[in-house]
Amino acid sequence: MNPYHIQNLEHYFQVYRHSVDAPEEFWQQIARENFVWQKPWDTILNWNPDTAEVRWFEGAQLNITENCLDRHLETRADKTAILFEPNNPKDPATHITYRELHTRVCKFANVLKAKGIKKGDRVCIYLPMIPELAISVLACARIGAIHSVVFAGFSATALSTRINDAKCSMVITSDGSFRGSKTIDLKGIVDEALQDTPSIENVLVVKRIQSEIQMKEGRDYWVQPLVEQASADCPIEVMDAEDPLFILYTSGSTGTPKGMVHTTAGYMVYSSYTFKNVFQYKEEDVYWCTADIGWITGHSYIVYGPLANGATTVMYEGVPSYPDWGRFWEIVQKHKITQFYTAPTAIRALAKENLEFVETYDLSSLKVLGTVGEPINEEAWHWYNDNIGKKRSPIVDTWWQTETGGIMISPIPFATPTIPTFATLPLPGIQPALMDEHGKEIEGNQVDGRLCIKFPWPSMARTIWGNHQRYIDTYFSAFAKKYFTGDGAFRDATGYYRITGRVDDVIIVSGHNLGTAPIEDAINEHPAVAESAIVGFPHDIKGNALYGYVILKETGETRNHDNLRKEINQVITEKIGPIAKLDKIQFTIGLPKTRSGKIMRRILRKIAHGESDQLGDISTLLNPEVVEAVIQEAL
Ligand code: 7RM
Repeated sequence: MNPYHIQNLEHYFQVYRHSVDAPEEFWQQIARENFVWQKPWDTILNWNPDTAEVRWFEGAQLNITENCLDRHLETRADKTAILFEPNNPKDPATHITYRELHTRVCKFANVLKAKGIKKGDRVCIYLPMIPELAISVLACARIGAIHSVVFAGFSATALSTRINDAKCSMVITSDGSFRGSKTIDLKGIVDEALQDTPSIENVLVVKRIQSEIQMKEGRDYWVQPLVEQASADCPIEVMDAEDPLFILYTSGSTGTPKGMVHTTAGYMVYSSYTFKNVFQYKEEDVYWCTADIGWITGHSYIVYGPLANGATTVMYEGVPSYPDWGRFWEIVQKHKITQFYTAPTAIRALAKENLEFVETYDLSSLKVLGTVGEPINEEAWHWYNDNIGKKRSPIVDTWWQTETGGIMISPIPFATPTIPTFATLPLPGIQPALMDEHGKEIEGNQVDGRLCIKFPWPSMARTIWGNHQRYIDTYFSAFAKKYFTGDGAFRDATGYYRITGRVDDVIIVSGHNLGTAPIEDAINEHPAVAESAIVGFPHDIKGNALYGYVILKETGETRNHDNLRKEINQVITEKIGPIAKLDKIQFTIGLPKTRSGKIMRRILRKIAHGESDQLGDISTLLNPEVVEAVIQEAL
């Protein structure tokens, strides 16, 4: 049976076994049979665990856009590659076929070349979720330029830090963006960022919102007229397997953002392989991932993975709440979406709204539901399963990271039985290990530990741009010869993994290791609770005690708050045990979140410790204004 397409649980176990017994042979077969190469590799894997140097498919030559575009022209030229759903539901959706996408990428690539961009140059892309974002990403890849996409919700400071770190020579942006009923002046933000970015030579500007903007003579150019004049003939740049494909920044708990470097061949093979299997993608499917291409999820599972498989991938420009909270489901009905991939934070927000927003629409096209980004709490899982999947569509709880390039632990739908809050089993080629605090691997089941990966996989980030030592220190120092994920996990009796949250979120109460996820899960089961976050704070006797921030579903909640506090602790006692009871509960109007929807426990911890004067830079948050409110409410 074909290992590129896993059919059932038995097949999964068989493929998985082979991938562990003979990883090189396994990946070689996947690579050989499913991609086009200009030249095959000399070696499959070179790995030096002491220097954390990893090279896959060395000696091979290829271009990822030949795999995402050119090779489909024979069989799928008229198939929709990108289905663009604009912010305003009254505007028509656009279907970009593989033929058209190929032409537009080639033309765009020729514009980049005409502006002096060549192989190895860094290009910063700061665009909203419009087709030009995917097109400019692919245009960079076509000519061997390294793209660095910065999410277009980031501030001027965040943007200039990233431009300077990678020494980008160009920014691609737009006059502005639509976000629900608002417009955002992206070009203004870029202008501010470029006051202190000496490496930038040119700015290409896509017209999207028709706003009046400043164009700096000799630096800024409108893209559309240049593209119109450009030739549609752009031969691929032949890339080595290990040439960098892109840099993507991820913020650590401390220090400057880390520019994770992903390389060409391994990233292509792994993002493509995992897309096919985790979403069980079939030729006629219409796949929608609601992430922004500014995150790794968008890179791997809106652009590269789907296009390498010849899929139809939806790009949605807007927000879940515009014009109302039914928008996602309206889009599912309209485009007959078959796979839907989103984040727990979105699911929780949607679940708070009236069910009528869901029930108005026909969701019967859905086959697979996905979630990523945070532990999904049990209540949100059931809401998703009951109301969106109607208990028919398996939920894939996909655990992975910017650093891993692709999904690492996830069910295979219709093969792996799912359990709420469990990411279940490692994908083929992935060898997880749970480690104790002394650096020893914990064998057996029913155990908790720090999650590491023991053996290289093709799409792992190769380094941090400009700072390999930091890469070694961050990922390969805590546990000898292993990649340390920074997450904690529990392995149950059957070998299923449950991610319990970042290890820096693990709180030791009276000597018990408590992950934040299971406690938050329990709290969220209380009918009055919409969302919660737990942090630790110092306690004379217990060492640490638990501090809970709780958002109620109804802000006008009439019940006496002290009763509610008791009830919440009762639920925790029932679900986990009295050890996990909260010492303090703060009812709050919001939780500080990153732009990708992750709760910033670091900030909550400071506030709980009474150190709200030491919060550091909070400007890249989704909702910095919430922080002040949380401080005011603090107990
Ligand atoms: C893809 C992405 C990575 C961190 C990771 C985890 C958390 C992601 C899950 C999850 C529990 C999941 N990349 N995380 N997916 N936790 N279950 N299914 O999110 O670099 O932005 O974040 O996100 O802590 O280390 S990321």
